Amino acid sequence: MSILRTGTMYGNPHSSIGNQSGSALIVTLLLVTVLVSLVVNFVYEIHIDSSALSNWSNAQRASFIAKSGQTLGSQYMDEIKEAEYSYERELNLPINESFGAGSELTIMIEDENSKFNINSIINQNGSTNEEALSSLKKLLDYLNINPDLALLLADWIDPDSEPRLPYSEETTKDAFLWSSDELQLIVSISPDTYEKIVPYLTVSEKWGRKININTAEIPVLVSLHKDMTGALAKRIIEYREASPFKDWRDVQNISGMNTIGQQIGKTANTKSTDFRVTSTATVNEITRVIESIVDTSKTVRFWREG
Ligand SMILES: [Ca+2]
Repeated sequence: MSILRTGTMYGNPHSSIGNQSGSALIVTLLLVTVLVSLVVNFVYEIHIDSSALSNWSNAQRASFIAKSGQTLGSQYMDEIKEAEYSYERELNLPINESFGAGSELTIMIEDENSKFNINSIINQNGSTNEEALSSLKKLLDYLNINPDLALLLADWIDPDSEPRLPYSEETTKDAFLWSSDELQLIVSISPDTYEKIVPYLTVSEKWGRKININTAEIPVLVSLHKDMTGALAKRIIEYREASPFKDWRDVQNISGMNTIGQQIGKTANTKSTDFRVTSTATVNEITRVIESIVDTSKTVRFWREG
């Protein structure tokens, strides 16, 4: 309103000098107010921009450090390759390198040969590996999960469309799995069941079913042979805690394991080849995680950044 009025006064040749300077003061004050608010907005925007830039730069640094973590993890592969046998199921790799202020890196190595390879229930030619399928049923049964889930998984993977169970061929992948995460896509597997089974399962197309008896946990050890019980599996664990197996045949030294020990050579071994490497890097509270599955020849079969 006042702007309109002063505007009218400027246009009026009879208006007084006092009125004119009063009007000029109001205009100046308005201009200053507008300028101040512009400057405040500008400073605010610069602050937002620089904070976004700093987050971006922290994220970039975290990403580079997580990648370095993967490289450091692969050094462990060299160690395992040279070793006669391996016996660590999970370990945090010690880190001697410093990545600068506000930065942190952890590297977790997990033995994938301590787990059951789901893909092994189907042969490369698409037929069923009955022995492996029975083993998976035994593993599930030990976890108090309906062993028929193994049949559902077989249908999920095998190339044919002949259901082993009602509806078990509906919306199936009909191909080998790439990652054990894919089990979450199977509607019949509840989140609870998934959480129960996933620690004991892995996915590989490369090896049939080599399980490291130095690192496998009870449900996986039970799957090694039709006559293997939970009690015998516990004996294996007690034995290896005192001295890890250098050779799978050494299980025959355990009482009650003589016959089984002679028959598990196809699936049991004592040196692992495949590992999950999880490197987690944090820079000023921004975290980046890289997960890979890599073997002792340093071939990477799976890579995920998050
Ligand atoms: Ca199928």
